Amino acid sequence: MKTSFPVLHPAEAAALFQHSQTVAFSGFTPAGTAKVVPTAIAERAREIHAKGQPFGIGVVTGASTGKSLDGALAAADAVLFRTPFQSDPILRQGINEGRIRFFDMHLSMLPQAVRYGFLGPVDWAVIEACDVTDAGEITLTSAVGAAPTFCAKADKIIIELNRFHPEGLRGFHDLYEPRNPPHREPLMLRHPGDRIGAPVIRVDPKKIVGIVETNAADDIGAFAPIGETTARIGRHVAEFLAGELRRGLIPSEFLPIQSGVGDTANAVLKCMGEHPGIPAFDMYTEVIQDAVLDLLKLGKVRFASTCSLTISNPGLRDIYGNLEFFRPRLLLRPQEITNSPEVIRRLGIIAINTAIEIDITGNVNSTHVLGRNMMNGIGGSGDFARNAFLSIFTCPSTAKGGKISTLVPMVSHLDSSEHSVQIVITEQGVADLRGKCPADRANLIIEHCAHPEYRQILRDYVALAGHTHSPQTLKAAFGLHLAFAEQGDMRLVDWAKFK
Ligand code: 0RQ
Repeated sequence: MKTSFPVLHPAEAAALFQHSQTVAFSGFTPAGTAKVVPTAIAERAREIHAKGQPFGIGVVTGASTGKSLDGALAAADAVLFRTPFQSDPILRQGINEGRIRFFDMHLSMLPQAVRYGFLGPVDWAVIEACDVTDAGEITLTSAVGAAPTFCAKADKIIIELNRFHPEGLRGFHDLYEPRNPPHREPLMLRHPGDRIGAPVIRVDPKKIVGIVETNAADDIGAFAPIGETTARIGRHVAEFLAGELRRGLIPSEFLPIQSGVGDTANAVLKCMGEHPGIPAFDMYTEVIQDAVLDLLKLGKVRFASTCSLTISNPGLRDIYGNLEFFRPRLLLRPQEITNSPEVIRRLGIIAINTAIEIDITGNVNSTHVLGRNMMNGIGGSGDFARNAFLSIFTCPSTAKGGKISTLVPMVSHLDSSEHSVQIVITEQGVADLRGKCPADRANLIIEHCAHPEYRQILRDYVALAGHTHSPQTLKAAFGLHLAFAEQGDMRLVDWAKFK
């Protein structure tokens, strides 16, 4: 739609940002992420640094972003502070070298933290839109993230009007902003498809400083073909859920599914779709990937409520070419609603997330490699795991060609505790931890999930711990991690040293 807001060149927009300001960008994963303005800010940072002056901004987003935001700004050394989640290799390096301050947050909590003022003032919101009107109505694109909160809290707004996304996306979003306590109301969602909000963000048009026009696709790569390990994990998940249905532990109409991001999550959904023992189901999740698109077309997924369409370019073109098919089947919500503990508990979500490592009593590390280096962040995994009807964590049983066992005596960092983890699944099998004491959990995890090369090593650790409520011994709890750090292979652990 034609508007009377000034149209800015990306460099003109970038010139408006001052050193040490906090900038909130739209997007959740590379989907819906502002693209040309952050790249122009990175360019401006390089020019200012070349003159020997400091320039950096605090970057707040919905979740991770793409190369044009996190990658470009981190490469230009222009990120002072970052929250709540990231997955960019250059940014990750800056965080792990201690140059960039990163605050890892539950994604459901980011919008309220911004509203409560816990993260300080927000100077700017940069929002990708497919449409904006003179009245201040903004139609978002392929994700919602925390854009409504950013628009409400920011002093000034720049719109990236991205023509790649059709104006016909109006109606795909359901935008609801809770009030702050003590005035917060219940979220009246009883079904994944219920609507409680507005199709557009409404802002005071005086806050919109200008529009930057672009036509850029989301920076989402194609998925790797499903490998044997991933396929086995997927088949175990599908078989386990079909078994639960047969036993009557999942109701016959099935329950909505949440699934994380990445190749494993994509494979799990594909396997669920192919399993004859699993009926058509709904998704209530924060991210949908290409596998869900295929299942929507097959009718195996009836409805998908999500915060973002983290879908490859051809997949997104498929949706945009068939908007009327997808309109009654897809809904985009703010992360505060997709990841709401209240709604997750009420709808009875089956949550499927991926771990970096899991210990023998069921504690999960989703974020830190060897307890020190940040991978991506907790994302939404904690929101879902803690409140789900069934909380499943998956991972391959080994990493780095077998030199690392992902099943360890004690996690080197804790994200989801044993109290929030019910089912552990690797390519080796399934450990059902419900109602089990720590010693029984250890036995199930070692015998069903650990790689055969590590089973005796883990049994020996349990023997070392002796008879106790939780089979742990502080002296040796990080023995596998130390063996990897010192000798490059966890299999070289020598428990005799810890006796
Ligand atoms: O490293 O790429 O250098 O080989 O970690 O591991 O097996 O490719 O797994 O891509 O599914 O990511 C937990 C990171 C898994 C992700 C995590 C190394 C391994 C590899 C990646 P290389 P894989 P995935 C919804 C929910 C938290 C957020 C979340 C994640 C790399 O799923 O970020 O769940 N989850 N959000 O070699 C050392 C170990 C390791 C290890 C794996 N034990 N030690 N390295 N790796 N295990 C989405 C959102 O919230 C937006």
